[in-house]
Amino acid sequence: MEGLVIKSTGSRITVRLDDGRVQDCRLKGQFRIKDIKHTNPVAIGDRVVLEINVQHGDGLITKIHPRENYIIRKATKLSKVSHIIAANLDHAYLIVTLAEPRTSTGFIDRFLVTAAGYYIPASLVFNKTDLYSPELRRLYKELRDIYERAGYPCYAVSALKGTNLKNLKSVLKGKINLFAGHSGAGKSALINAIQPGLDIRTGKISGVHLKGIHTTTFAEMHELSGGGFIVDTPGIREFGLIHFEQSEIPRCFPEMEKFLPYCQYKNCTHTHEPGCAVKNALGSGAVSHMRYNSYLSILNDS
Ligand SMILES: Nc1nc2c(ncn2[C@@H]2O[C@H](COP(=O)(O)OP(=O)(O)O)[C@@H](O)[C@H]2O)c(=O)[nH]1
Ligand SMILES: [Mg+2]
Ligand SMILES: [Zn+2]
Repeated sequence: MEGLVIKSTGSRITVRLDDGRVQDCRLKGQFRIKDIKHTNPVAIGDRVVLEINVQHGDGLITKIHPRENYIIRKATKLSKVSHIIAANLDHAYLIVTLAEPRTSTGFIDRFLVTAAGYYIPASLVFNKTDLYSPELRRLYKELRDIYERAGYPCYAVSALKGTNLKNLKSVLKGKINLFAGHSGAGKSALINAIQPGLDIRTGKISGVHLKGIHTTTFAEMHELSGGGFIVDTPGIREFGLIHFEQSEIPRCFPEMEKFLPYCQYKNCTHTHEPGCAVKNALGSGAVSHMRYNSYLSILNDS
């Protein structure tokens, strides 16, 4: 029998069988011994093979299919052991707010680079549009223009009012979707609006609660009635803890990527070199100054 891991909190694993039934499972002992790099050998999003004991009704996971991708969290940057947050993600959505609180473009760009580093396509969801003043609406249009030109689809929604959810709902269908964003951006409220009936806790209390037990909370997977899943991550900080080689960063800026073959020097860092195709494209609309500055700052930090 085969299925999808939808919950994995330490020793308890829940698998959604392909016929829709849900099965509590254990993991065959061999996986714990073989996998020394990860604190959890099986993660939500994993596709697994299992056997069900006819007497007890217990499930035993006997095989984990190879992962298309996965995102990890490390206790510290230097830790050798990591925790797999989720696997086999089809798409990552960053829930962004321009008010209450404001998500910085530096943060957005770091997220997008990290998603690219994990080979996960990404989009931006601007939430809380019900709070936008004319000035914030102008800011949104400016940002949407920059990010859509760079190759990232943008959605503007209000989880609170339930507005403009149609397009977002349709792209989520049938996929495993990651929702990330600062605490308070409205991830849980948005999932509730997309899939009524889930009744996920929202608001200040859960925010404070999550900060305290940040490292011990697990990502949760919510099934959509039209098919597909949303993975709600408790915090975003861990998402940034991937280590990049400097030479890998340019390919994580899709709008820069197409210029890379035309730089005069093969090992161009796109900072100071003559004949740099990326710098030549700066300000032409193809590569925005804002995104290029984020590139410099990420390069500097890695
Ligand atoms: N005005 C407004 N408030 C929202 C919206 N979405 C969420 N909120 C509020 O923002 C706060 C944080 O929401 P929550 O879903 O818990 O954020 P999370 O930490 O990202 O899961 C709550 O008080 C929500 O009621 C929205 O579209 N408009
Ligand atoms: Mg939440
Ligand atoms: Zn260059």
